[in-house]
Amino acid sequence: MKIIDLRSDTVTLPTQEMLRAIYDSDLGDDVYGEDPATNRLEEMAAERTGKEAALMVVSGTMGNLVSILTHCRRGEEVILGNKSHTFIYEAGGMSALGGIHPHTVVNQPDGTMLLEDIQLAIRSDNIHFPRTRLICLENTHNYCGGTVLPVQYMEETAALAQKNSLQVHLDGARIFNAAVALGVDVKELTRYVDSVSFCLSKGLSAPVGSVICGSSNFIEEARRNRKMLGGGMRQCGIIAAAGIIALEQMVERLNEDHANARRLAEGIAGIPYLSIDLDKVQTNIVYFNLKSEKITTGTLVRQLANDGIKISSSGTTRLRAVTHYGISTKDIDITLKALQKYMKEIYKQ
Ligand code: TLP
Repeated sequence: MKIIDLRSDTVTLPTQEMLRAIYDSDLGDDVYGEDPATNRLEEMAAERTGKEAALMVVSGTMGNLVSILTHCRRGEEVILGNKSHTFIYEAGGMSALGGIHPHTVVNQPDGTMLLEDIQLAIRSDNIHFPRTRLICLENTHNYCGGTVLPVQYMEETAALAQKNSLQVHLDGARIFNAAVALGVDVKELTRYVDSVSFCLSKGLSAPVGSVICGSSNFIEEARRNRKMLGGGMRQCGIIAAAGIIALEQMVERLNEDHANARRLAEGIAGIPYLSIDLDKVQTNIVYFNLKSEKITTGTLVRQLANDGIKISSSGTTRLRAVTHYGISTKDIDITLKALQKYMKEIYKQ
């Protein structure tokens, strides 16, 4: 039985081309700056995002942490969304390891923060307050449904930051999904931020890795912070080789994942006792709700798992399914059939 794993795009496996590139990769010690594939990947990533330099890191979490540690000193403050991945799911790294203070602003349902809320969160010069240093954005916004922050919003936030002498970091774990959904070059989204970290190991299917991009000075300092965290890798060309293929071959096809997510969402909209906000399904993430007193999300997740279909429960009524390279249109139709069958069975009893 084929497992249809819709829990996340992090479950993607490397393609044949990636495995071949890993096998063929020339290797060196990256702490000496001598790993050819890593150097090439970093050059490519910088070029793609329109930045001077780049640094490969182990994960999206490390990408955000290293970036924040590089922007801020102890006691300084970061403004970020209350539903951002960095605030909710990164183990409080900025406080635990950097003594950096998170100042949350409400994320709107579309993943943005209101500019007036950001403005209100910026501290005035007063000895009672921490100093505001950084604004963090997330595009696409995971918790808000894989929603896309438009180019104009990125521009307006950057203007606000500049007016207040602040830096902007973008958690662009899925920035290529955002660019593809908007039909723009990724540079149109990254040009407004001082640093961006994006993931190779989500929709782009590489087995490991993320990349931070920014100015040469920023990346030099980030390299030191990565080393401090124990993230200086040696023959990491085996990771970078797959990352190069990810950038070369896996970006354009993200449209297929978006189309499959749309198909899944529209199917769910027609199933009794499930509800979904179709406007929020803009990329490869599909959140939907169970409107039933008879079963819990946990029960539904377990029932689907019996049929080899994996989705995640995200709270008492909310469920998440994420499309990716390992999911075909046929898999979506099988999933919809299974959902329909379970919901019917439950309400027959
Ligand atoms: N997100 C994971 C889980 O941690 C929730 C997922 O399955 O979606 N930024 C964003 C926006 C993310 O969604 C994630 C991972 C990260 C950062 C962290 O990336 P990793 O897992 O590589 O540390």
